[in-house]
Amino acid sequence: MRLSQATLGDLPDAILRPGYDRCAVRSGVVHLGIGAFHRAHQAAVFEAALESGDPRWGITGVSLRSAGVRDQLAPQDGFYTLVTREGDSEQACIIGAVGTLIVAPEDPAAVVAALALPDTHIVTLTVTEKGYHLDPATGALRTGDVDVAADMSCLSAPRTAPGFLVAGLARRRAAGLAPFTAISCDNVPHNGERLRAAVLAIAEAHDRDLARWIATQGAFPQTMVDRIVPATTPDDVARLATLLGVEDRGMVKTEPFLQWVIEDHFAGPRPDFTALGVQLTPRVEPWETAKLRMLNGAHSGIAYLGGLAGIETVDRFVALPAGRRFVKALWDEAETTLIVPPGLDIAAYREELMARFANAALAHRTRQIAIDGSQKLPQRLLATIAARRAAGQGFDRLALAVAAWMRWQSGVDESGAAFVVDDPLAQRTAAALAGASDAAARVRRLLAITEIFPPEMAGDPVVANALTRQLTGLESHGRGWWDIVAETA
Ligand code: NAI
Ligand code: CS2
Repeated sequence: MRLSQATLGDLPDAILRPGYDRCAVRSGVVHLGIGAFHRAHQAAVFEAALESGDPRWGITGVSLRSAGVRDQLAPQDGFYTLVTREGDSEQACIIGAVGTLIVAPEDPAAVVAALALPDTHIVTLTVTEKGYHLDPATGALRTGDVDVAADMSCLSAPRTAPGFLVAGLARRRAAGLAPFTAISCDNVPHNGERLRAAVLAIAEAHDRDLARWIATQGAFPQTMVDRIVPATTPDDVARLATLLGVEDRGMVKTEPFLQWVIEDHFAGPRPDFTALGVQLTPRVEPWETAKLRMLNGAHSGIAYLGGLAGIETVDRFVALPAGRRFVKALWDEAETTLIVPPGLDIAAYREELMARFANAALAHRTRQIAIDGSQKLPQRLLATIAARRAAGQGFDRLALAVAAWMRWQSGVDESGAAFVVDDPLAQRTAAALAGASDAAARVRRLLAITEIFPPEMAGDPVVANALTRQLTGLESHGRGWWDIVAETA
């Protein structure tokens, strides 16, 4: 038996479920990238909007790549369970906000049609950092990318997220409709600006008047998004089936914490976000920088140091005194580069972050966080190093985290076990490492990858020497090097 409209009434009383009339819900949101994070973060907010009595905020979920989530949710009438876990406590609630599901490669026209519907006012995106087809170091649209080039020449069947947005906006303009507000919810720095620039570049290639209309009437607010949402495992599904009495193959698990900061700039209607706990502000940047450099910077350091040392989850890493010491020392370095967001108590923020990392109920895998490092390093670690260099300050732990990423590119951990480096630039980094005789050569060759490392950083001997020292130490001592760095800092 699967979770569905037919079995909803049979669930145990303790399970929260939609109290609104689902038949009255209209799809005001199209989401591109219907993955775990959307279902645990934005969809939870839109669900609260529906529960508050505003039926405009149902979600049409789109996958631009595969049918997996559609095949999980369609047999369940779109219902799925959002499980929040903290320590020994667990809460489950059924989310009903997701209605229609579309798999773009099967039916691109259906995606464009959904984007052009009069009810569609908001498009949210979680397509991962690589889903925007941007150069990670500069944020510029990679016009040489085969799918981007295809969308720049023809939009009859878009292939990329920006391409779909342009096709949908063009259809709306032709129908005399206002644009939708496009809200990137990915961990991309200046996500709204970069999405807008990518959309305008593709629109310009087709119709300058369309591009001008998007530039003046459209809205691409910047956001900071935060909720730790590990990938669902088969054990999660089996454990929930025992609780529900039916199977939910589309469930997602997360922590109680949720934060969404959105630039207060919209092209049309939106939910009463403030009443729903979302922060609307004219300036997202301080929030974005703090989160990307403190949470995500530590996450990436944990992912590579922990992954290399065979430490499988974030909570196990911070359970180690040496692991905790590394995270705190990295935060000491990163903290000095922040513009502290208004009202944020950094000491309390750090304590809360450490508690979130220590939440063993999430079992957040270091291997998952290690994915797509080439797309994450610039905003999580390299920008922080650049800021510390500009201030004439040291950056030992930041360099250790980057050196661990460099060692990760070898595809061999400290025990000698091989693994696949899951990254769009894995071939580039493997080629850079091939034939390099020592750590200095490995650092030099990886620094030369301009999609990741800005030229001014690659040409800075202080950075190259710091990375070489850390990589040499890791290659010689493995995790024992963490303590040596701590003692000699
Ligand atoms: P997921 O793997 O569950 O979903 C990823 C989604 O992105 C899928 O729909 C996939 O089809 C799509 N996608 C992947 N590569 C793409 C490409 N090249 N073009 C178009 N679509 C593509 O991952 P999850 O957990 O939903 O995370 C997605 C993004 O959400 C992350 O990359 C990050 O930017 C953001 N995020 C995730 C958090 C988390 O803890 N999982 C927390 C905060 C932000
Ligand atoms: C993680 C993020 O997988 C990763 O790269 O660092 O998804 C992290 O869980 C979120 O940004 C937390 O808000």
